[in-house]
Amino acid sequence: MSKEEPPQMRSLLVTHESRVPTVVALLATVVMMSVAMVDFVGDLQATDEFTSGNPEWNLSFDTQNYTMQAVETLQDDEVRNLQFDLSEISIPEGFAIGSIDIVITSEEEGGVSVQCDSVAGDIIENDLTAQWNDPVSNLSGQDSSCMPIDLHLRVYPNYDGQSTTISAVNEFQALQPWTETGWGVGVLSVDLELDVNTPLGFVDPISQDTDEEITVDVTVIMFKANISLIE
Ligand SMILES: [Ca+2]
Ligand SMILES: [Ca+2]
Repeated sequence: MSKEEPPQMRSLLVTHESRVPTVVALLATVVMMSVAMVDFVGDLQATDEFTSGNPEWNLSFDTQNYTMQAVETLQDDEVRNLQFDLSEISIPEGFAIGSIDIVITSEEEGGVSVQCDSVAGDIIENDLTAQWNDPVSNLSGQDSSCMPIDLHLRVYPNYDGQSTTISAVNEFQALQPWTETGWGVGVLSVDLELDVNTPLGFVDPISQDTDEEITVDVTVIMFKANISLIE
């Protein structure tokens, strides 16, 4: 008895008498789904109109800089690590660390012949809370023409210091992206490497080049976001 049950149920669905109600049920389902889809798309359009109807705000940043400097004399082939503890910075009320700029300069001096040494600088990724993988962050540089090396680390998400116009429901929403805490906590670690270049076939009688004085200037940029309604 029970063995014959499945074929019987199948035949119920496809018998001539039951085919019409099945098709009607299917059609009804398709119609209901279409109605739901149109409704959903309508909602999306309404949301879009609502968003573009938000007031426009002018976003700008007050900035304050904190600078640190290290002057180091490196020997040929030396690698030296420098550390700058960001907790030493007293951050003004309402401000946050936005980004860090580093300029590494070396200047060959003395002797009758001057050939610039090769200097490399790297910001070493560590626990410092920052945008390490942001394409704007430039962590490595190298120079052998006595030109400064510029390095950059974006600390606060999307911070570029540029004024812009944004659309938001209210002032609170407009400021929301700029009120995060916890960025710029840690120690900035910078590696310097020196490779001395002495002019070929020439022995400088006054000063044999064996070292280089390298200056590292660190500028920590702190910001405070301002919002004003565009009337
Ligand atoms: Ca040199
Ligand atoms: Ca030198």
